Amino acid sequence: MSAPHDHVSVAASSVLSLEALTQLLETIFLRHGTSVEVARVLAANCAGAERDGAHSHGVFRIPGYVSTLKSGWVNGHAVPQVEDVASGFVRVDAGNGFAQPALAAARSLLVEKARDAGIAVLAIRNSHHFAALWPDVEPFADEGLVALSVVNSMTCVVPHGADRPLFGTNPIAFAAPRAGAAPIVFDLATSAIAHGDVQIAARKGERLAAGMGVDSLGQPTQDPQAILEGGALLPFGGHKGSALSMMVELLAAALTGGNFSFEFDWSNHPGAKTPWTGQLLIVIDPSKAAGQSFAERSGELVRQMHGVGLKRLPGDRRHWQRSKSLAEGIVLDAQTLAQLRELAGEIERPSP
Ligand code: NDP
Ligand code: PYC
Repeated sequence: MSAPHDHVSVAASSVLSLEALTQLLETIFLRHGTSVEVARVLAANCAGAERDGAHSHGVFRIPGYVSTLKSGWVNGHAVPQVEDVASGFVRVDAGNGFAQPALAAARSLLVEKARDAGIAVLAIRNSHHFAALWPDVEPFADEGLVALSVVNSMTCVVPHGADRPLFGTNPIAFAAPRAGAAPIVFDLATSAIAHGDVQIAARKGERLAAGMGVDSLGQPTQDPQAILEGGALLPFGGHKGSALSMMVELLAAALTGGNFSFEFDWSNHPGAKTPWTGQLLIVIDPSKAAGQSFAERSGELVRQMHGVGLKRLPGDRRHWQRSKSLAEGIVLDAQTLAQLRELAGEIERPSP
């Protein structure tokens, strides 16, 4: 792996350092109607996703952020209101802004409470989450804490046994510290596939695996376009994923005071893409637990999993890609980079 450059063009692709990509994205957010703080938080989140190869929630999302900001659906200048409501409970009204700046505003209070009481809850409402969920939990595990988060999205998933969509794609992310190694982290949509991956498949003209979605008539389909044009997704794992998706609606919306995935109407805001819902985080301080250190125990669990033949833990692929990106730079195809630079106002609209 050679050292990353600030920005080097290689044939049909370009290589950017994490810093250069973050700066470019910050410029885009600022130019399209966010505060400096919101631009900083969202740019770091999105560049981090691209660095880790989490492509469905990396720079692919930037046009959606921009069209949403343009539509007036979200407040890019919102200042989150943090409320200290109980010894283990923090609430944030995100003010119709993005969820990540709301988490950033409440984070230190949440950690303080989790360390004091052993556990603390953060309930974010009136918020928009358009990103991967692992960036919200992984940093807690880096500090020795266990974290779980859920966020609901927009109606596009048919509950198991139902006829029409109601749930969002509703991801669950979990992070736990591990002695001597990167934390254990998983982050998964409770739908059979994330909506972002359906869009990417449609764009590439690829078919999906069986069992992921239905068309507008409710018939099984492997055509991503049919899912996007009036069709819907299915939960992963039948009734089991469906129950988890229901749980996410309850925790992320009912418990926080946010919208259920079916409760908001963005039809008067053409271009709006960001779900206006809620998010819940639960943070636990494992140093309060009995017995050997939690991080040693999680290390032992992973050793045993490897011992029975496991080759890949959730998070391994991301961390592998992270190391590669940090050493060699982040590769973007030329068209994507041109689009980003145009959105940043650095170049004229590229010719088709
Ligand atoms: P994937 O199915 O790609 O991955 C889910 C998890 O399983 C990841 O932790 C992944 O680790 C791990 N994993 C994947 N394959 C394997 C394997 N073969 N062996 C072991 N572990 C594996 O993710 P989804 O498609 O479900 O979700 C993609 C993203 O979409 C998530 O980041 C999610 O937060 C986001 N999303 C966001 C929404 C929102 O409202 N903001 C809504 C829905 C989804 P690794 O990452 O290392 O591959
Ligand atoms: O990929 O399902 C998804 C998604 C919804 C909101 C943000 N990402």
